[in-house]
Parts: sequence; C-alpha cells; structure tokens
Amino acid sequence: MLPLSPFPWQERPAGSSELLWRCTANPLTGHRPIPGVLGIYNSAVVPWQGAYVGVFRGDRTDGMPTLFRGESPDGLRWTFSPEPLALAGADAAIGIHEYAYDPRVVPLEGENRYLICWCNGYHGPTIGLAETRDFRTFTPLENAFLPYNRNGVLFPRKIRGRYAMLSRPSDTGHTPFGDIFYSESPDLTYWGRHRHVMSKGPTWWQGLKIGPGPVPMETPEGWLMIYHGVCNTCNGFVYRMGVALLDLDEPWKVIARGAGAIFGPEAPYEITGMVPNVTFPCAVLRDPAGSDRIAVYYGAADTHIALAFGHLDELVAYAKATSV
Ligand code: BMA
Repeated sequence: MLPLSPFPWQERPAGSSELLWRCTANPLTGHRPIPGVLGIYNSAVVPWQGAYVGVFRGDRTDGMPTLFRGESPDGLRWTFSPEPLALAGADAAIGIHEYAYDPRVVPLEGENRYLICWCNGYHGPTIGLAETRDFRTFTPLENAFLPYNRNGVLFPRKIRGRYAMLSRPSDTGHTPFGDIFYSESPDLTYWGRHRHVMSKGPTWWQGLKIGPGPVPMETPEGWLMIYHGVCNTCNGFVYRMGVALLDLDEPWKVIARGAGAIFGPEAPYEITGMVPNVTFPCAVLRDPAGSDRIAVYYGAADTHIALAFGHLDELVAYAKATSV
C-alpha cells in the first residue's frame, strides 16, 4: 500500500491571529511555468498515490485559458505536462474547445472516479464536466448547464440520493453581479431542482458578486464552504475569501455566514500580476491524519498558484460567531 500523501503544513506564525496564513514558499508557481504559458493559477489539487496530482489553469501567451495536468511529490513543488489536457473520445460538441478555466476536482465517495468541473467555453461560459480514473485519460460528460455560468463545484458525495453542484450564473463578460445556486442530478447529465443558496453582500467586501470556491468540506455541523466575494473599486474588482456553513441534507439552506473576509490580496504576488488584487480559492486539502488542519490552494493575481493554511474548526466557529 502507498503511504499517505505528505500533507503540506506550516503552523500559524507566532503572534498572528489570522484565520488563514500564507505558505512561506509562496508563490508556488512563477511566470512562464511551461513553454507558451504566461502563468498557472486558479487550479485544483488532490492527493494521489502517496503524492499529489492536479488539473491546472494555464493562460497561453495569447491570453486563452487552457487546462493542464500537473503532479507534485509534496503539494508544493509542481511539474506540469506541456500539452493541454486531452479529452479521450471527446464529442466535439461538448469537449474543451473555445476555452477552459477555473477547474475543480473531486473524488466521488464510493465511486472509483474523480470528476473535474471547469468553466467551459461553449457559446459563452458554462460548466464543463469530465471524469478520470487515472489522471491520464479524461472523458468528457455533458455540459451541466446552459450558458452562462461559472464556478461549478460538485459536492464529494450524493445528497439525498443525487449528485449535487453549486454554481454561479453569469454573463459573457466580467459579470458585475452573481449569487450562488444549488442544483441536483440523478446521473451527472440532467440537472434540475435549482435552489438559491446565497446572494452577494450583505457586507461590503462581497457587495458585487460571490461564487463557490473549493469542494465544500463536510463537518458534523454542516458543509463548510469557502467562497470568493468581490467588491468594485475605482481600479477594478477585488477578490477576497469568505466562509459559510450549509445544511448537510439541504445545502441551499445557509446555517451561518461569516461577516468578514477571511483572506484577501495583500502579498506582492497577490496585488501585482495579470489581474491585480485577486485571491481565488479552487482547492482545499484536509489533513489525512484526521486533524482539523487544512491547506487552501488559491490563484494569486491571475498569475500564480499560492497556498494558505488554517484550521477547519476555527472557520466553522468564525462563520457561526459572526453570522450575518
Ligand atoms: C473571474 C474568473 C477568474 C479570475 C477572476 C479575476 O471572472 O475569470 O478566473 O481569477 O475573474 O480575473
């Protein structure tokens, strides 16, 4: 049997009271991480065979976003395949074609497969889906929704007997609005029973739009969702992170929603880059040893991958204590 993947972890710096703190190795990726790619960011990482594997967003030099495969022995040092992710047997009507970005990856509980969701360019942005069993061959499923939609995030198990997904309906541009919705499916093809989960606001840092981030984490008190919240400034949008606790059986019911941003752009690699002032979470690892330690992967300034650490129990407590 393979050993557990080594969990990337650093203790909270002495004197800090932050809920999430930055990895000292940040940013984990630099400029031109592979030939012809400006930067890799907003990406999804999962433990795999005693190490890590992931699906990564890379923007080519013409700006077009594409998905790439990456692997790492420790979750910190990454190598990327130079060729874009190939979809086997891709139906030309549904596979990656115009563009692909902001992937999330989830192992489905009780099934020997991983699902990848991403923003798929199909006459405008919508939610693309593919499955893999080996992270070598990726098989496309149907797009989940009609355009326009972004930030499709699958739950890691069926809820009330159905697959469940969060998403954020959008427009064809930079979307100056946006609430989080919930949808369910019996088969990962047909999606319905759409429910509204959360609106933008009510606090200023998330006053323009919100969108789901990494795969929600199951806790005895509910699904802990890390999400992004955006406000507008005279210099453009600013992307921060917040937390909310969703009901385990009816996740469109919000149990608690933390008032403040738990993380936002401050470090040099977050406030300068292709799009300044963006921290955009897409993946979270939980300590395989069972503690409440988590490691959050986020895109920094649409240029780098970065990592932050925290304690899941503290995020749950914060959402409850400050709920708005
Ligand atoms: C959103 C998405 C993200 C990006 C963010 C900031 O609309 O496109 O991929 O990180 O804008 O540019």
